[in-house]
Formats: sequence, C-alpha cells, structure tokens
Amino acid sequence: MSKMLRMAAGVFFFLFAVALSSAGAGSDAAVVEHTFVVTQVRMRHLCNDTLVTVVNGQFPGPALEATEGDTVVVHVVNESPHGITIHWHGVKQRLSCWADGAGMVTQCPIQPNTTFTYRFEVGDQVGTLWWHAHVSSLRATLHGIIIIRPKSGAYPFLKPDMDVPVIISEWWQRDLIKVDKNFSTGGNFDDNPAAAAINGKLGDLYNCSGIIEDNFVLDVEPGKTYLLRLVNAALFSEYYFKVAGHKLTVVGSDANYVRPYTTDVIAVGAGETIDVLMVADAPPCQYYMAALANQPPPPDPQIPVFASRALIQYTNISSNHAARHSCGKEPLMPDMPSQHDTITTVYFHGNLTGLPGHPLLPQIRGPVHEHLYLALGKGSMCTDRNKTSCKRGGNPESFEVAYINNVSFHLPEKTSLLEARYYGRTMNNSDHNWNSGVPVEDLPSKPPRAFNYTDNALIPVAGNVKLEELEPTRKATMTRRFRYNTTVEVVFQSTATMQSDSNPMHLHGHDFFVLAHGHGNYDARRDVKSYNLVDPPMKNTVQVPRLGWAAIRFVADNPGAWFMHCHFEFHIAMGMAAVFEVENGPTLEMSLPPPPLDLPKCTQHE
Ligand SMILES: *[C@@H]1O[C@H](CO)[C@@H](O)[C@H](O)[C@H]1NC(C)=O
Ligand SMILES: *[C@@H]1O[C@H](CO)[C@@H](O)[C@H](O)[C@H]1NC(C)=O
Ligand SMILES: *[C@@H]1O[C@H](CO)[C@@H](O)[C@H](O)[C@H]1NC(C)=O
Ligand SMILES: *[C@@H]1O[C@H](CO)[C@@H](O)[C@H](O)[C@H]1NC(C)=O
Ligand SMILES: *[C@@H]1O[C@H](CO)[C@@H](O)[C@H](O)[C@H]1NC(C)=O
Ligand SMILES: *[C@@H]1O[C@H](CO)[C@@H](O)[C@H](O)[C@H]1NC(C)=O
Ligand SMILES: *[C@@H]1O[C@H](CO)[C@@H](O)[C@H](O)[C@H]1NC(C)=O
Ligand SMILES: *[C@@H]1O[C@H](CO)[C@@H](O)[C@H](O)[C@H]1NC(C)=O
Ligand SMILES: *[C@@H]1O[C@H](CO)[C@@H](O)[C@H](O)[C@H]1NC(C)=O
Ligand SMILES: *[C@@H]1O[C@H](CO)[C@@H](O)[C@H](O)[C@H]1NC(C)=O
Ligand SMILES: *[C@@H]1O[C@H](CO)[C@@H](O)[C@H](O)[C@H]1NC(C)=O
Ligand SMILES: [Cu+2]
Repeated sequence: MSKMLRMAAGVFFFLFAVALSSAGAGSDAAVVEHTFVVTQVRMRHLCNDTLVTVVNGQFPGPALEATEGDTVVVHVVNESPHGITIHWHGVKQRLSCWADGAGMVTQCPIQPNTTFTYRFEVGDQVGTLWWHAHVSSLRATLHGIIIIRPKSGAYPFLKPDMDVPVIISEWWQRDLIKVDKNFSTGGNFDDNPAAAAINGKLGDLYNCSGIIEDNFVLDVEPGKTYLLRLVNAALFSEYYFKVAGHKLTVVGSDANYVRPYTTDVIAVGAGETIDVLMVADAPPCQYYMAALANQPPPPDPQIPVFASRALIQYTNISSNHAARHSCGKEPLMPDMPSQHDTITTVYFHGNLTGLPGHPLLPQIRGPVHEHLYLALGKGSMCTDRNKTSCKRGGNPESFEVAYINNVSFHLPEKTSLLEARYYGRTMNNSDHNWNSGVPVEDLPSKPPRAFNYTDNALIPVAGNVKLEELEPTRKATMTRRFRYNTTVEVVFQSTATMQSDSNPMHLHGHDFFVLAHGHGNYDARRDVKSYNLVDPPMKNTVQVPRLGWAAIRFVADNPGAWFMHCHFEFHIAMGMAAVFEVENGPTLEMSLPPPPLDLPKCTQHE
C-alpha cells in the first residue's frame, strides 16, 4: 500500500479510533487471582505416554482473563522437579520488571517445592497475550492465553459474540530439558516435535495404529461473530492459518489494535498473537480450520511437515435447513499455502497498520537517540573453551552457537542480572571473575565486520568454506543500557549464516513500532525512506524476514532489565539474545521499586 493510501485510510479510520477507551487503572480495577500448580503428568498421544510439565494438569494451561487496568496475582506452586519461571509474554510490566519471569534475567527460577507470587497490572493493553515458562523448552506444554478486554466494553470493530482462543503449539515426545541442552551445545537437527496441535488437540491429521487424534471443535451459530485469538506457542515454527469457506478480518496483534484487514490467510510467528474476526456466514456445514508450519526451501536443512486442524460446525440449524445446503460428507478443508512459501508472511505482516493517534507516535517521529543495527547469525566456539583456535565447520572440536553482532548470549549463572544490577554487582567488560557477580558487556551497535549478510552462498551446507571463515564467535552476557525516555531504533538483519530462517524477535517490557521491513541487506540511505511513521503497527514480536531486515523504534520508558531475543527456542538456546537495560527516570513514579520479598533465592540451578 502506498503512503498516500495509508494516510487517507488513516484519516478515515480515525472515526473508529476516537471510540477507543483510553481509561487507565481506575478505582474499579479488579484483582484477577489464580493459583498455578506446576506438575509433571503423563499424557497419551500417538501411542505414547509422554511425561510433560503443565499447569493445573492442563495442556494448554488455564486462561487468564482480565480487563484493562486490572491487577493480576498468580501464586505459582512448583511441584515439578525443574526450576521454573513464568513469563507474561507481552505484558508491559510497567515498574514491575521483577514480575517479568525471564529466568536469570529478572529472577532466579522457582525451585522445586517452593512458591512465588507474581503480581502485575495489565495496564492499558487490550487484546491477546499469553504466558509461558521461560526456563528452557518446558514452555512447549507450560503455556496459556491471556485475554484482556477493554474497560469500556467497546471495541473499534464489530463487537464479537464470543471469544475463541486458538493456541497453536507443538507436541513433543522428548525430554525437553535435554532438547534445550542439545541446542545450547550446538544444535541437533534430529530434535523435532512429534506433531502440531490446536488448543492441545493434535487433530485428525494424526493417527497411530488406527487411533485418530481428537480435533478441537468449535460450534458456531449462523450469523454470529467470533473473535479468534491466535497464539503461536510453538518452539520452532511460524504457522499459516486458514478457515475453509470463511474470510478473516485481522483486528489486533500482540494486544494492540490494528486497522481491520480482511484476508483468507493469517501468518503467525513464534511468540506472536493475532486477533481475527470470523463471521459465521457460510452455508451451515462443517469446515476445517488448519495451521501449517512453514520453512525455507532447500538448501536449508528440512524438518518434517507439521500441520494440525480443528473443526468448525454450525449448530442450532433445523435439519431441513441443513438439507437445503448440499454439505459434503467430509468437512471442507482450506487450500493451504505451500510449506515453502516464505513470501505470504512478508505480505501478511506488511499489511498490518496501527490505529493513528498513539500517544508515543510523536516521540518516535522525533530525534532518535540510539541506533542499533543487529545482525542475527551463527558462529562457532571451541569445545575446549580455553581455546580460540580449533577445527570448525562441523568438526567436533567446535560447536555452533547463534549470535547477535558476533557475540552469543550467555545467561548469568549465579544471580539474575536484574538483582545484580539492583544491588550493584555487575562488572563491566574487564573483570571476568565469575564468582563475585555478573560480568556484562555492551551489546555492539553494529556488526564488527560487515559481510554480505544475505548471500545465499552462506547458507550452512556441508563443506561451506566461506561460512567457516565467519564462524569464530564468543559468549558474553551482552546488555545495552538506555537512559530513561531514550528513543531507540533497532534494525534487525537476518543473515544466511543461521540458515535462511526468518527470526521472530521479541522484546520484553515495551511494545515497539514496526516501521518497515525488506529483503536483502539493510541500507539506511535507501530504506529509511520506506519507514511508515504515519500508522505503524505496535508489537512486541517482529517477524524479521528470511534473508531480510526489519526496523523498529521504541521509547525506553520502563526501568528494568528486559530480555530481547528470538522466539525460536533453538535460536534462543543457542544464544540469539541480549538484554536492554533501562535506567530509572527522575522521579519515583519513573523508578523501579525494590524486589518483592519472596523473590526466589538464587540457589544452584540446573
Ligand atoms: C518435593 O516434595 C515431594 C513431596 O514431599 C518430594 O517427594 C520431593 O522429593 C521433593 N522434591 C525436591 C526436589 O525436593
Ligand atoms: C511412539 O510410539 C510409536 C508406536 O508405538 C513408536 O514407534 C515411537 O518410537 C514412539 N515415539 C516416541 C518418541 O516415544
Ligand atoms: C540430543 O542429541 C543427541 C546426539 O545427537 C541425540 O542422540 C539425543 O536423542 C538428543 N536428545 C534428545 C532428548 O533429543
Ligand atoms: C493414518 O496415518 C497415515 C500416515 O501417518 C495415513 O496414511 C492414514 O491415511 C491415516 N489413517 C487415517 C484413518 O487417518
Ligand atoms: C443453540 O443451542 C444451544 C444448545 O442447545 C443453546 O444453549 C442455545 O441457546 C441455542 N442458541 C440459539 C440461538 O438458539
Ligand atoms: C499486502 O498484501 C497484498 C496481497 O497479498 C500484497 O500484494 C501486498 O504487497 C501487501 N502489502 C505490503 C505492504 O506488504
Ligand atoms: C581451562 O582453564 C581453566 C582456568 O584457567 C582451568 O581450570 C580448566 O581446567 C581449563 N579447562 C581445560 C579443558 O583445559
Ligand atoms: C559499561 O561502562 C561504560 C562506560 O562506563 C558505560 O557507558 C556502559 O553503559 C556500561 N555498560 C554496561 C552494560 O553496564
Ligand atoms: C567475530 O569475533 C571473533 C572473535 O571473537 C573474530 O575472530 C571473528 O572474525 C568475528 N567475525 C565476524 C564475522 O565479525
Ligand atoms: C549479496 O549476495 C546476494 C545473493 O547471493 C547477491 O545477489 C548480492 O549481489 C550480494 N550483494 C553484494 C553487495 O555483494
Ligand atoms: C520524554 O521525551 C519527550 C520527547 O523528547 C518529552 O516530551 C517528554 O517530556 C519526556 N518525558 C520524560 C518523563 O522525561
Ligand atoms: Cu531466530
């Protein structure tokens, strides 16, 4: 869409936007209280009993339903044998960084047989978010939806008759702690899920010895409007989503409204949420909704095809009514894009625009104080960590890691970064005594060495000499400190070294405006011109196109230590992460309060 068109549409849409509630936490804000008991249970799918870690015995876990401005209180009782933290994905956690639940960044894990209570406000956010474990891959089954409804009860679109969570996830039949270890020590492409799932149901595309897996079933009534709240909770993949026979209208993403956009295919990146309206206006038959994982084509290494489907059936229809429509014997299946289609997602995300009039828009149009150009790639380290020289290119003398600007993120081991910072126990660059605190380094503003980031010839295939030359990398706890109220621009550059994957980059503690994305190497002189400063969508996760880049801006106005990472589990486990630290502002209302008294102690953790 051209800028002119966007602007015209923006003005038109403003009529709706003024209806938006801007009510903050009023006196009638409620407290939403839950107890999450984390246990291991056996669940049977595909002829296998698998031990999984879940909340309250459920997969997916319980939904948190709140209204804008409410306070959420969750008592986590850890009856599992693993250290656990729970991250409230996308909740801005204004002045409550201690409750962000990023393991070893904002807190040490909740040890087995101990409890911790998370308390935070959902503030002025409206829409769909989710919660998940943030210590290793356990989030595969330890997750659930967060629904935040507008305080005014008014939506800037057709009021839905019903909310429908649609959580896309993966079913793993492996020890996920070991899977994480495998990835953090070099990656292992045999570690794949067994199936995809929708709302915990694998669906009838899967069977084992003739036992067909259950579908999630959605009963709809003719003429009613459904708000499908899509969450991609998968560890690995971006998914395409379609519903046979129905148009979908995207109205929100990451708990921010977007200008309504009607399409028949949705792309939802790992960690992302998409809200879509679906009107039950088709002939009253049965329809599949389907989710299909996409992946770059060869020469990238291929994983199996993952897809899951659920059923939509019309109810409350008289039998002669049904007879008048010649419904087929089988439910109608949507035509899915190819699993190797990597352009539909770029178009889908390119068509998302925000509502005009966001209070932070003037500021991100103004001076940018910090520019970061972050190359997301792959390097290698010597297996003997005392060495810097060893055989690379897949030789066992080295192992592969992911990096940002040629440094692979290392989680603090003894104490969380936020506590270390709060109590003044961080060390800057030179002092590497691991016992007395957390050594941190500055995240570099740009890659130390420029190369053709998106050169296809760098895709890792056996015996790639060109790639080996780029490999040597090291590990560090990289952070970047921002003064309160700094305007930050980040350009993420996907590189061919980390396969030609797209990278869903997620920032804690802040939403950001997505200004532009493109293919190839970012070139400021050319690409700044394409920035949408009129009505950019606001997100917490940006899909950085494969062999391409994405530009975001945000205002660093929430003091704390905020994890910034790729939401592909194997990329984060391999080190594609950093921390953005935001300093306190000039007043108490702009400063991080002290930690809660029951914040878990940092004993040894796995
Ligand atoms: C947790 O408590 C249970 C029941 O008392 C006990 O069986 C288990 O060993 C404890 N786990 C740990 C890690 O202490
Ligand atoms: C699951 O069960 C099938 C059939 O019994 C078996 O072939 C397969 O190895 C099992 N997979 C896992 C991961 O346990
Ligand atoms: C981890 O990797 C090893 C070596 O490639 C493999 O044998 C093992 O099955 C993997 N573990 C899990 C839990 O996937
Ligand atoms: C069961 O799965 C196999 C392949 O996994 C497929 O060929 C077969 O059609 C399926 N059967 C049913 C009844 O869905
Ligand atoms: C549809 O059927 C359900 C279950 O019988 C009933 O609860 C509901 O009120 C019906 N809705 C309408 C519009 O008839
Ligand atoms: C929006 O989607 C259409 C249709 O898929 C596509 O042609 C167009 O390029 C997209 N716009 C942007 C800005 O990506
Ligand atoms: C690496 O160096 C440290 C300290 O210099 C030493 O304690 C350790 O044994 C060395 N590791 C190996 C594998 O040589
Ligand atoms: C490290 O020290 C420099 C100079 O004192 C400072 O500018 C920078 O913000 C510090 N970095 C971190 C991560 O603390
Ligand atoms: C990355 O850093 C290492 C040193 O840690 C250096 O040897 C290598 O050349 C750098 N590579 C790139 C691509 O910047
Ligand atoms: C980078 O690599 C791509 C793909 O191989 C190629 O088309 C492009 O010309 C290269 N760019 C530069 C600046 O060399
Ligand atoms: C933040 O910066 C903006 C733009 O420079 C300014 O208008 C605003 O007053 C600042 N807010 C604080 C709390 O410093
Ligand atoms: Cu990634």
